[in-house]
Amino acid sequence: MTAPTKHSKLVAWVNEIAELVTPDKVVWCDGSQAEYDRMIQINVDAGVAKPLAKRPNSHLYLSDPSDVARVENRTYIASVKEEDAGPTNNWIDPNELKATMTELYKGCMKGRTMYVIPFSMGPVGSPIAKIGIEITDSEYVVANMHIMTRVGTKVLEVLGDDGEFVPCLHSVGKPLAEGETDNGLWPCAPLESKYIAHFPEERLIWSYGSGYGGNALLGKKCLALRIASVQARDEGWLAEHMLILKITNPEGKAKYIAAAFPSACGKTNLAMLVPTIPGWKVETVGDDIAWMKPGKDGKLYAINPEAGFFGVAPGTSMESNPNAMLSIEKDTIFTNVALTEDGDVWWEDIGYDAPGKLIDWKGNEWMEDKGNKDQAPAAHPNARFTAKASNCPSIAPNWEDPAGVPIDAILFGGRRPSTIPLIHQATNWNHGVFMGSIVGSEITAAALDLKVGSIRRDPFAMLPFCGYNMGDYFAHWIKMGENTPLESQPKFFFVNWFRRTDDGAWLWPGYGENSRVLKWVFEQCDGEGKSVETPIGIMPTIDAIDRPEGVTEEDMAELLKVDVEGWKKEIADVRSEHYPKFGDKLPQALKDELEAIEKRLG
Ligand code: SAT
Ligand code: MN
Repeated sequence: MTAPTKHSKLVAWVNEIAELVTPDKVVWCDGSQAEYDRMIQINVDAGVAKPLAKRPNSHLYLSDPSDVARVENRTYIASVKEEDAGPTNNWIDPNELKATMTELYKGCMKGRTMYVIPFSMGPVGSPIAKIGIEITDSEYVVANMHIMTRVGTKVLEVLGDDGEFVPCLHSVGKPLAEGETDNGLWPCAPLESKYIAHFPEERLIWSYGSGYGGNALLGKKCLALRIASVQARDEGWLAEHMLILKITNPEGKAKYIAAAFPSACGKTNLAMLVPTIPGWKVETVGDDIAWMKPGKDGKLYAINPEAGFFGVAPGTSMESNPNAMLSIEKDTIFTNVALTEDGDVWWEDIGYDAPGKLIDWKGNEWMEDKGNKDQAPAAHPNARFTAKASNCPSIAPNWEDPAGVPIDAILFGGRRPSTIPLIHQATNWNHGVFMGSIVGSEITAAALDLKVGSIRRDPFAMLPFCGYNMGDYFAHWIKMGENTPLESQPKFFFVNWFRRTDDGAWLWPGYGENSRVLKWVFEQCDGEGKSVETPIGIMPTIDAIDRPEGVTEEDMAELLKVDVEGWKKEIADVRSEHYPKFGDKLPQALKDELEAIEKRLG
């Protein structure tokens, strides 16, 4: 197929890769509905996708049990110098990694089609958007990229003959012999030959061996976070693992909030929240990634670089997230959920019992057995839906504004049963960066080498997604503050929806009731909230946040208490366990913040 572009660098790269991976043919993607349908049909014919009778234009894929999530121990930042990957990333010398991967790529697309996907992260042509070109041998990836990004000919038009793009090479690593098909099996390579590689100096991504999620949909974590964070550092902006929401008060005044949480903290739920307070409205701009650039007025303007949601299915219900449930009624790709007999999907905590016999994510028959606590789940815990943002009822009308939306507040949070109050506010930018740097969730089940009850720190929720040394990343955040005029700076807050009593009961109902906390954030941005200064920052007075049903005044006092002893332990942990990891890359400004809070706690 002749290339639909005169971009000589792009054409040369595509030819070079085709020679290396030797596909049966090369197809340039145009982003059309016909192309999407073709991709799905190829997978249906090969037995790896099933149409869902109950959901228009929706399909189910079951992956290989070895290929169900991002593989962090096979994910590499191959910077020229090891120090530039930093203490929180896996590093291999880029020349060595390229040699290894080139061997794997040789002939790896035999028997398959090589697709060239021009995609835009961000509205096509937006000054904040970036273009990537993904080469892949997976129809599943092409179809998912159609939903998650803007794909096709219009992107090549913006790219022109010499525009800048991020080359993203992907292969499932499963060539087919003459006449062989996938025959119902999800193609991928064994774990030890999976590599998710980033070459930050070259702005280059190479992925091999996995077909799942962020390993394979290279616009998401690989480009929009790991490579973009490096570009953002060099170009003076921020590429963050944050949702973006728009909140409008009863008088019709709107504010925009960006928020970073570690996984399993309900980020997608917050992005699509249905407020319980009358007259208030929350709309979704993005649920996972925010690119924020200073505008002419000095404020940070954010775009959602994605066009869809790649959300965790288990736990999603009409109660926990009605807007997500409504987004996935049609035009959706489901991966690793369970299938009902009448052609619908089901997963744990979908809000109702399994309707009879299911096919589970491993392809086996499955009957719900409520008496058996050890029953393996029907859906994989990391089962996903890929849904169009435009199908989401709560999507903000201006979510695709190429200029972005002005950010008024930045929230951090984590799953913290104790110590951290429901909300507190930073006194200034650097204090906000300090808050972001200590984000983490408590370990609830023994995992890796961490003790139950200890805090797994995930600074800015960027631990697996920062494309360079995290100490330098903190320094970049500090510098961004120095370059932002005081009156244009967003306010920073730390929230915690996950406080428990000593008996383990929830102190705060969460979900839609979190709108009460967002209301206080809104008021603080206008300087109108009721607040007090405390040793840990600015906090709401006891009556500043209306109590939801079931939350007593004593509960509220507990939720908004400054637990001095708990905080002293927290700060000691940051000083002795967390900050030392960053060595002399840790900015002085953060050491100063640590010392200041220590002093205030007495
Ligand atoms: O698989 S993704 O990287 O897209 C989602 C996630 O693991 O956070
Ligand atoms: Mn994410």
